[in-house]
Amino acid sequence: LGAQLAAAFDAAVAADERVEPRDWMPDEYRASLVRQMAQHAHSEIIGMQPEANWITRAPSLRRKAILMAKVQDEAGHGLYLYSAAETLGTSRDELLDKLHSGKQKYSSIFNYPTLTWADVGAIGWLVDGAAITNQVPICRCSYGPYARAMVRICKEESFHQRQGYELLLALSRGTEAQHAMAQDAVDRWWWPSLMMFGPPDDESAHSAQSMAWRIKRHSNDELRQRFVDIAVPQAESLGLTLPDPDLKWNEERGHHDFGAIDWAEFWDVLKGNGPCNEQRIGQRRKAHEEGAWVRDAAAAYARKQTAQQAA
Ligand code: FAQ
Repeated sequence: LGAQLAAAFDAAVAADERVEPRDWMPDEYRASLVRQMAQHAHSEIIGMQPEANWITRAPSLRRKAILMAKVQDEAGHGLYLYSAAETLGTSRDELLDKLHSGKQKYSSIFNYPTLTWADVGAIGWLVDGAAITNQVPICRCSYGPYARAMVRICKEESFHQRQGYELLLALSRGTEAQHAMAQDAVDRWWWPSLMMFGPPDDESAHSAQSMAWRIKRHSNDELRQRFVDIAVPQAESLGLTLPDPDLKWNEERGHHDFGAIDWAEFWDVLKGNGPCNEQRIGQRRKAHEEGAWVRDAAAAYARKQTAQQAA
């Protein structure tokens, strides 16, 4: 029976059918999805911190309203993704414990500081831009709940990307000091954004299996290249430069060549040694502890409702 189920699963994936929560699936498929979806959810939640840092200092009411909406969207994405992960038989508490104890990761990008207001623009343009490039193919992921969650998330990320671009454009066309601030932010966020796509293909432990299972549709390097090709003309329209002297169009390949990524920095950030790792996880643990009373109250209320319905 086991072999029959496995053959049916393989055939369904090969035929591009969606795997649903009640369907049989290999344990390793389930575990790999929980790993990726949990990391994705944690990234959305930790990713609120760098930009939230600027809500109180946004330069106008309009910018503040937009930024608050964006940060709230990220919270929503985290919650959809935790719910989607729960359909695989794990609980949100368990996932949060693993985040807080460092057993599960979140994206390297959120361990960099937001030093100026222009960083909010650079995050929207580059970080959300990279996130969309990576996530649009996940709308076709073989696991139904993850694929469906990604549809709405990608629409919201597109709005985030545009607001970042528009913010940077305003700064780039502003005073000399504003232009310099925009350029400095792009200089600091460019390389970490390229690292968001994960290690090079020959060092990507999970890619081959995840692509065979159609969790991933493209390799890390393919998506990174796609992002570079999209970003170059956008930088030109912004009147900003990308901090890579080796960046140039390669007619033969039909893509931009770009310089070497500092992978030692990437692995170091993953080990916990980025500029803000401690601050980010410390803030997250504190928020969780301080929110304990809300969870307790909600659970007590739910118990009361259930008891009343039973009576
Ligand atoms: N940071 O074998 P691979 C967002 C880990 S959403 C940290 O290539 P895989 C929205 C990887 O987990 C951003 N760790 O792994 C937003 C694995 O470690 P493990 C998040 C990384 O899974 C915007 C090891 O390295 N998006 O930003 C990173 O096949 C603005 C080997 O790597 C997603 O999570 C990294 N950058 O490919 C929010 C998208 N890269 O698990 C707020 C979904 C790799 O064995 C503000 N995820 N690692 O311990 C994916 O597409 C994939 O998981 C990849 C990695 C492409 C990230």
